[in-house]
Amino acid sequence: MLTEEQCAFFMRKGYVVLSGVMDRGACDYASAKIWSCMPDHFRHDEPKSWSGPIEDCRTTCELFHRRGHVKFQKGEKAGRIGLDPRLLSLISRNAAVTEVVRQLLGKEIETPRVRGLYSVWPMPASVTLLQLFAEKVPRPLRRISHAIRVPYLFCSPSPPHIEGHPMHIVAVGYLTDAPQNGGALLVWPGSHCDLYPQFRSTMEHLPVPGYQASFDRIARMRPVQITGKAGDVILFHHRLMHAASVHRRRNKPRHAIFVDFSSSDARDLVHQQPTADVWEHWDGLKARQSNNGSALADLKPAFWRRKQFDGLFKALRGLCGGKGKVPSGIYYVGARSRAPGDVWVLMSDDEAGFASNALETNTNRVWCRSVSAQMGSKPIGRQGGKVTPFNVRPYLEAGESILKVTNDGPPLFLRVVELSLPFHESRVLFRGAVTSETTIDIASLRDHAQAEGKGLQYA
Ligand SMILES: O=C(O)CCC(=O)C(=O)O
Repeated sequence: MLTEEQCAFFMRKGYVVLSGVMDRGACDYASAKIWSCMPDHFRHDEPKSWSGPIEDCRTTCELFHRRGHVKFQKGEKAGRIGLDPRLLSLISRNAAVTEVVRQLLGKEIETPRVRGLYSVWPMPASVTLLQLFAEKVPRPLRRISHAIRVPYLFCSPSPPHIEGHPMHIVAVGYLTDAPQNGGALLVWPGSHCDLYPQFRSTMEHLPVPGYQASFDRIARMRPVQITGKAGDVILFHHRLMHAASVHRRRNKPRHAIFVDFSSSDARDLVHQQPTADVWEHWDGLKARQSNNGSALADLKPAFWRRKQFDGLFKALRGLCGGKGKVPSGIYYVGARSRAPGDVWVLMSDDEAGFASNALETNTNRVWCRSVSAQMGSKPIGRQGGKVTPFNVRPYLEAGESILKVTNDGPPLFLRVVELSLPFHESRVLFRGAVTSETTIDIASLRDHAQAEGKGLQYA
């Protein structure tokens, strides 16, 4: 259990570290699982072999283009991580962790959700021109681009964020050591106090208009690295700004397991608007007075995150091979721009994810073919020649409700999802494979679904 000082630390800074609470054997088991998901040419004792395109739950992309961050979540190579007893023993079924979560929340908790196995790989000292620019290598250099190595000097800082999905406490368990500049989690202590009231829901990511300005102000501060040893668990507040760091040590990857905790009344809290009191629903903490000021006041501006440098970083990112990136689809398009009542049109070449009501499946991709979609007479969702997920709510509000999709390639998997709170209970209004042309009336599907009290599912 946490001491008084640790509780006060958590309230002020937004996180607390539980040292050495995970079993080392289970940490090694989980680390080995991450290694087994990496390409065959990755060898433990040869950091030079840690390069090339990596497929994880988001995309397939060169390791250094993704700043060394790799995530394995359910349903892919890592298997059913939420059911693996050894993984569950690390945090979800570890009394040393769950008791502290109960203490902080002061309530019973829902079954914890193992979110994924996340690693941060060292940035390489040098990369080939081929890795950097892929097919965009200048023509005269194309034949030798795999042999020319250039120093890899620049890696832009990771974008800070708060989670897009609802939960109360994030637990990050270090499976390997996380020394300074060796992949330790970055946090902006105190940011939870400023950001918590900036939402329309106590738990879902539904920002109020002033949110972005507060977020940007905090993001320009210098974050703190939470260093630690294999076996340590960090617990942090769900509105704490954080980011994965850039690993500059070149010797070992940092592996971690992420688990989400919520109190058992989370389903109701999703519908409530927050007050200025960040601890209003934390029965274990709300009685304690925390009048020792915001930890944000202790943070210094980060000179490399100054506004004046935004353009420079963008240019450097372009120069450092932004063009060689494999497009990541639109994995994140929905997560932080959702609102209840929105109606999203989603298309994919891939049947995987077709059963889901989520916007952020990693299969929302339409490659190399001619697909078009329109609402009434207006084309929608075209970006760079690809049809992307699209919120058609403004069209519906303007009385335009007929969606027409044409496709001249293999079957295209189309979903129309109406969002409601909690977002994971949003309903699928339409689900179907488009072979040549499909026309649907979204407003009437919505009315029908409302009358029935459920989503319609056309297979
Ligand atoms: O792996 C890390 O250190 C951070 C990852 C993270 O913040 C996230 O994906 O939400």
